[in-house]
Amino acid sequence: MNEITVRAHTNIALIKYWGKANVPLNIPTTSSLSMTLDRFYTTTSVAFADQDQLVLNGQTADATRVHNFLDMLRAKHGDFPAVLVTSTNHVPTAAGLASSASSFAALTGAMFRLLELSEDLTEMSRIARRGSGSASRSLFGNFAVWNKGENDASSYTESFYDEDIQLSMLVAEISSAQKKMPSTRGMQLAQTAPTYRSWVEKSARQLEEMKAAIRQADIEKIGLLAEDNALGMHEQNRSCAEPFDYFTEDTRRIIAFAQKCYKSGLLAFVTIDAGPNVKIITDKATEKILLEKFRANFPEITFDVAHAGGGLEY
Ligand code: 2P0
Repeated sequence: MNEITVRAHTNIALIKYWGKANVPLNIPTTSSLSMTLDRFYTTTSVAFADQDQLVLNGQTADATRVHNFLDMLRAKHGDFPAVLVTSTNHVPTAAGLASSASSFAALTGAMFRLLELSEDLTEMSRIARRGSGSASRSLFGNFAVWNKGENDASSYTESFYDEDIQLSMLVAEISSAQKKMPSTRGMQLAQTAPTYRSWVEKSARQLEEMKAAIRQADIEKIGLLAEDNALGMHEQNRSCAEPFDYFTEDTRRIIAFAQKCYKSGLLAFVTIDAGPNVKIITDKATEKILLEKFRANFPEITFDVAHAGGGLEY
């Protein structure tokens, strides 16, 4: 039986996706820019079967989201038989790294090969986007930009800068607790914040500044922009119609410590996604000293280190 196996890596947005202009199509309110991580990935195998099924980390799992994704693919690229999807996440669940990005990117890559579709990354990114917005960015290694667009055709992701720029990310594993607010709902609420429109406008300016900073490999500029963009995103959550907050006491302690390190002359900036966990942005020259400082100050927290890399691997 023909079985296709693909690996896709997680990504962290330096300019965030936090809002939908169109929910069923996953058209975002902002363009986003991410770094794909070398360390963490999902491996997915697909083969034709009797019914759409999902085996996740060795156990049969609810296949609703996968089934809906396959039906969307059937509607767009022609009918095909049921599929058995076998997926394993090599992502620390406690680190708040979204496995939906690497999962739907790997599934997209695997399905395109199983169906012998033309492996055009632009079209693949449109398909991956429908599974999970951030998955469109995990098709690419290093740095990718998801252009928000205004419809299915124009909302796609492309490689932005496919080289290592000495950026390091320390990933703090603060909490493995189930997140309280799913991202889709969180985004919809954030969009009711009085300052949401101005965050979106600022984000468009920051995207251009971020692109320039990456081209110049200016880690300090990258870190300052990423931190401001992420903290701004979380401000929307706190000031929306039904306020909520992903931060915990540990989140705030780590942010404060990173800011103290920066004031003392070290490159240390934070970015935070839809959970309490913090990723600390630094460069390869600083990563070891920063890691020692964080481990000494937060002995109860596990820190991993990741660099840019990834992209689909068959
Ligand atoms: C991002 N996040 O840009 C943002 C920042 C979390 C915070 O993309 O609803 O799982 O499946 O499109 O991609 C997480 O949301 O959301 C996310 P859906 P997704 O990485």
